[in-house]
Amino acid sequence: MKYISVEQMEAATEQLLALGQKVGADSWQQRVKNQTPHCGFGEAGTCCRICSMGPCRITPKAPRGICGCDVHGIVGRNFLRFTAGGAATHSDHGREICHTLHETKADGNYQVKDPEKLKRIAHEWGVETVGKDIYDLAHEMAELALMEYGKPFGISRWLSRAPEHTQKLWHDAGIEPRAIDREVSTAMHMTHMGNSSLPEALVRQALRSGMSDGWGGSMCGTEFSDVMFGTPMPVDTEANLGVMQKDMVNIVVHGHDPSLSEMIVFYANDPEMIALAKEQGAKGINICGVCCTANEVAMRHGIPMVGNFLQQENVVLTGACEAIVVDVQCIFPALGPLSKCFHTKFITTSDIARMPDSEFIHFSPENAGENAKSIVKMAVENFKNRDPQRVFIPDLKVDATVGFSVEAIRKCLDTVTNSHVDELGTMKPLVECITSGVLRGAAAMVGCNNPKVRPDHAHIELMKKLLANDVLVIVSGCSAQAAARAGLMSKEAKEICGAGLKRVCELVGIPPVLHMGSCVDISRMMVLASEIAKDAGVNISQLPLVGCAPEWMSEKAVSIGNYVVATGIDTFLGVDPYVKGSSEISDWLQHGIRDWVEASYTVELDIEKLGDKMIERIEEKRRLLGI
Ligand code: BF8
Ligand code: SF4
Repeated sequence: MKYISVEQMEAATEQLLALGQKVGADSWQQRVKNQTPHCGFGEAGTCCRICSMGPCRITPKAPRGICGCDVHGIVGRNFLRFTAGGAATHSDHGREICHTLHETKADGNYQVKDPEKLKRIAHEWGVETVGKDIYDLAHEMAELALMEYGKPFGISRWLSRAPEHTQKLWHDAGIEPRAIDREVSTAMHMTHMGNSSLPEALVRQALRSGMSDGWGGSMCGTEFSDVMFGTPMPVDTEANLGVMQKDMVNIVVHGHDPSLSEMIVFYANDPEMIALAKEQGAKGINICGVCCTANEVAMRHGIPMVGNFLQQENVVLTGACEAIVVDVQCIFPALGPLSKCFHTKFITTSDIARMPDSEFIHFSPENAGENAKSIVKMAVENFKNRDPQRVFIPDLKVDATVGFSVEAIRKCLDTVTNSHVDELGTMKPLVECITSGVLRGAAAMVGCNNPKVRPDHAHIELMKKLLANDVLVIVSGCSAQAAARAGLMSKEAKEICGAGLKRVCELVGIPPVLHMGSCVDISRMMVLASEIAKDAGVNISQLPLVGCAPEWMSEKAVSIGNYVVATGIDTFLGVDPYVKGSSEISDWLQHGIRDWVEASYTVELDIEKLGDKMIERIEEKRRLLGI
């Protein structure tokens, strides 16, 4: 199979839902019906419940809350709290990675797999590396990184990676993040009853909190994951529901933190476990991934990607999932009751994500090996409980090439020019392609699925449109999975591109949609944009580059949006961020912030128009550059 259409995916879902109904399975499709129409106040952002004099809901007859706060203050506070939730979540993930780095040992559960990257970061941070044992350096860097979360003075160390112009904009706008946790705390403090209600101040802190994520916590997560688990390089894999195997023990890893999934992957390859699987009548052990965990293990091990956010229930509905093993974030509590309709073990592992109807195996860096092994064993021993009558694995599977870290992109480009400018390569060939017009520009497609948008349709259709218009697409998160599952990450996908992009794909040997990783890895995109801008000698905001989250749903996505915009990249949303109740907040986000960061949001719910607007913006940037 070369491509898989959204219609084919939907038909498979229908079949799975029909089978689920027979065993009393609930589904998000059903729950959406129960929950709609949604509350209009919630959707407009005009309900305040941050003190118990409320909840206060703003209407023409009641234009102020009991404390006197107007609609702009209420919408702005809600937006800021939403951002803080996302920034805290990504950053706490990053913190866990730093703790894992602190646990690395030459003979331990976790090692340093990319010592050169560790040394490069150490040099960036002014840390001496000469004559130091790599594990001493890892522990020293882990401590410094953990200090980034709570240091009393100064600004994020990672900001120095941006072009000087961008750093100056951040400084002048007062949005340089200080300690990572501080920006979340400040956001919560500002939005407590009786504090800020001035739109400008709330929007400014929303950008700053977002910055503490993308140029703080997420960057710690990405960079130190690379140090421990290896910096992704292009690798072939497969995607969509058909990657589950009828004759094998299927273990699905789901969530975000690679500390867990890396260990599961390791023990699934353990000869003892494979022998055990064979004893149980299976041909072996098949690991596949859902959500951002899928992106992490696909990028580093070529583990197949079975589905994204709104596919997570489908995985269990196949009846062929022995265990769905989760860590944190984007995990449906529905998986508990759903797994009870099948033989599936729903295994939770983190104190951060405890859920009813799950088996909890507490996972930490110290006991990682032992626990991963017992999880794999539990799944393997569950194979015998599978009911073959209930197994239905849709025959949908396509090839994908993934693993385009910034380092990998540089390397690919370097192979073409053979310039070997320095050991790390250069972005210059990419800049030349854009300047000459062979490529019109690039779009970063990111974010989730949301039932408010036909799932995956917006991601896939927008990508096809961009590719046909010679716009290179870089992706992460569930958007990346949508692309992979549709077949847009295979090298053959160049056939659906415009002539220029097709040529570039042929020359460089890349697919037209580049998989840059999970959502924390959007920090990679910020580094990429910075490097391209530096190599092109322009500001990030001048690049023909746009960001887009057409199906976003989580607080994390809003935090991301804020740091992407704050980095100077115009960002297009296909779902309203609950600010339409305030003309002032909407105006700040869609226009006002441009004076601070040279970029702003566009919200467009019509996906066709959203694509047109993105391409128009790219062309406008080209005109302004005179290229
Ligand atoms: O962090 S794209 S649904 S899986 S929030 Fe979640 Fe959204 Fe998927 Fe990864 Ni990102
Ligand atoms: Fe109402 Fe003001 Fe309390 Fe919000 S803070 S619930 S607007 S009284």
